Amino acid sequence: MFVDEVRISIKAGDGGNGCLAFRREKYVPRGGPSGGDGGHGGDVVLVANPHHNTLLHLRFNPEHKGERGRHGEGSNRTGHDGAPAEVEVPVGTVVWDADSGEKLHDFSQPGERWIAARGGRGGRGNARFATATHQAPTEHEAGFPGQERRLRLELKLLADVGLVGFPNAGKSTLISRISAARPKIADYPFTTLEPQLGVVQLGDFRSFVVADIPGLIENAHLGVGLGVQFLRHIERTRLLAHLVDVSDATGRDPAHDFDVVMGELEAFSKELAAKPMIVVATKLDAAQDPKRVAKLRRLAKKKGLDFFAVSSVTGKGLDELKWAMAERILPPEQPPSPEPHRPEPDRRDPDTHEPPRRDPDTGEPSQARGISKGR
Ligand SMILES: Nc1nc2c(ncn2[C@@H]2O[C@H](COP(=O)(O)OP(=O)(O)OP(=O)(O)O)[C@@H](O)[C@H]2O)c(=O)[nH]1
Ligand SMILES: [Mg+2]
Repeated sequence: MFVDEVRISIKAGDGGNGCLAFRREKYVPRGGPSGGDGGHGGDVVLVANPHHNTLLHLRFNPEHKGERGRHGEGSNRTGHDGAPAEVEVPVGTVVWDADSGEKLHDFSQPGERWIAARGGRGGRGNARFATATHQAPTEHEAGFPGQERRLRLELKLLADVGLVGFPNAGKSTLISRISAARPKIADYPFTTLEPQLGVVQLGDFRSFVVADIPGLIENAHLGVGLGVQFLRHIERTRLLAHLVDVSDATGRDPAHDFDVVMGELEAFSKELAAKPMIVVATKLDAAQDPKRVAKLRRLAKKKGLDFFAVSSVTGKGLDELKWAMAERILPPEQPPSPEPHRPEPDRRDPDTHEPPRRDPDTGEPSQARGISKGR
């Protein structure tokens, strides 16, 4: 199950109480105050773990508490600090305050840590209140309560390129051809029910991530079909690839499909619709009528968008598309830096200024000279 939104409640540990005690020992009259401080409560820390892809593990485990600090004790013993509670979240999680609606944090790096609730401070023991004129204090503090919060976690997948288009446009087939992802593919609409990510490899070191999301249909922003809820996963991509099925089987006009999807993107968010976009005509092998492709090409040109035509079945245009995506999102590859020039070391004899003697076996300059030999 793909879970991209959960609510959790967290409570950091309370601080331990400060202690009220006096040193009582044989032969030590008026031993003085000796109550130790309470320990601090444990924080609740959210940690981004790249091994999690959904928030499912938090859906049935929505409460997290830091350990409380132990109370202070006599003989000036401070209480133990409470252990922090760590809550693992996937990279790409955005944290909101569930009550105020305020955005609190955004996890973008693996291993990133954020203290979501701070543990309470331990109370001071009576030893801390002693002064020159107040030598037997009985004041001592209770521990302070740990912070308590309700959070809403929202997962936004971190992908570089987002695929958008009608159901059946060939989004999943494309991602299965250019990456190692193996999504479900079938010739009925809404095959893909949850977002899928695929890593596209270019050479040995360069790669980018493509997100395949469920298809959009007219009035998706009103909840028709699967709605536009999945669009939030491509809000952070740097490039949208708008896939339009140009095969004759659809019975629709590709230019109309394009406009419908653009309308839905705009209804969801203006920023999303304004993202850099390329237009990709799919199923080229099944397009008998070249006019359909040409019309879409003209429309793309009119809107100032780059146009590609591919077939995931024959593989036509896929390589070109892959590199076109990379070009738009990856920094340009650095040319290999030329070898720095190193002058030849001077191997001449410093006394006689003669060239070095050569080893008769290897032809290499011989290092051993005179008495230094064998040292
Ligand atoms: N002839 C041909 N058929 C294709 C091509 N690409 C995809 N198809 C077929 O089109 C159908 C739909 O493909 P999908 O990849 O599942 O489409 P989708 O856009 O992911 O659809 P949803 O997940 O429903 O949104 C499948 O039957 C594919 O086999 C292509 O390049 N040529
Ligand atoms: Mg699909």
